[in-house]
Amino acid sequence: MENTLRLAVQKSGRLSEGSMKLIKSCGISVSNGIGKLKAKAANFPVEFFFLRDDDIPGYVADGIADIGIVGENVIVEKQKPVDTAHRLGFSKCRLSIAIEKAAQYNGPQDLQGMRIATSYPNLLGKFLDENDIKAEVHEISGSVEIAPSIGLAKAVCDIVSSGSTLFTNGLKEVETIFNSEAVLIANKALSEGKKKVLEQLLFRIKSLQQAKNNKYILLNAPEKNIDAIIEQLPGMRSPTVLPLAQKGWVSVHSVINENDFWAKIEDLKAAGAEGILVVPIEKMIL
Ligand code: PRT
Ligand code: ZN
Repeated sequence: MENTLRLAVQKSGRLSEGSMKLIKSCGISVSNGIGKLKAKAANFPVEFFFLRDDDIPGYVADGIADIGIVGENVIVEKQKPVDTAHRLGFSKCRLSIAIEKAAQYNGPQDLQGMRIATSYPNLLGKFLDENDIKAEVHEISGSVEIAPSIGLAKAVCDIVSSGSTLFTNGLKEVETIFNSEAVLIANKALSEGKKKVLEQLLFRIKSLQQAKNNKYILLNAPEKNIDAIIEQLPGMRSPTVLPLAQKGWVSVHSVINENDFWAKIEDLKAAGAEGILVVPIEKMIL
């Protein structure tokens, strides 16, 4: 029991679905009923705390929770002492500066002396310092995009994903100052027992991520060309080669990185490969 990891996840918002989907894909079952603040997993030593995302770095830094899933933008902004254990690849977004559509922009110097509304004063302040710009940072906690239209600020610095919020508010993105995605954070002083459980969880997460980037490939090829085929498909250790019922032909099974597939397909075909199947992999352990 004492090694049960207390995991802080966002109660409801843009991180919630991705966080719970990841946990479930790791084979961990939990029922997170609406309104629940805590839940225990049935088959893995983890207990969930459902919180506002802004509170997660502090809870993990203070050891109220052991680990948490939160946007990297929030971690960097809050400057709490936590370890980033792993990048999770979902809830991707960027923190950008935007100004009115009609305004001229030739570079960061154009922000000199401007009033900029944001919920990210630290990240924005760092960007301004690095570019030697003196601007007035006006911190607000929400609805940042309406600041220029109500005369509160000339520019905004806010999270952007599709860009449609900026567009519908008559703004244009002029600088991206930070790229973010969901990350798994951990308390800096986890006990050895909890570290072991975290390693098990990370092992499962990494197996899923590996699997996502790779595909299982099956093809038929003339046996005489097998060397050329194997050269294209080194696989995990080496590909599986099985004889077909038709003499002189073999079936080759291997694993291929999704990004390499289209680059290699011409060479495979040139080596006589046919009947090529590419199928998703659910989990992959190297
Ligand atoms: O209630 P709680 O405090 O927990 O949630 P919240 O409202 O503070 O956060 P939430 O759920 O909006 O976002 C949680 C995290 O999701 C953020 O910290 C980011 O890491 C990530 N994320 C990904 C986003 C977006 N995409 C996003 N599009 N966070 C916010 N937005 C907002 C943005 O602020 C702007 O209002 O969406 C609008 C822009 O979206 P587009 O698609 O129009 O560009
Ligand atoms: Zn929040």
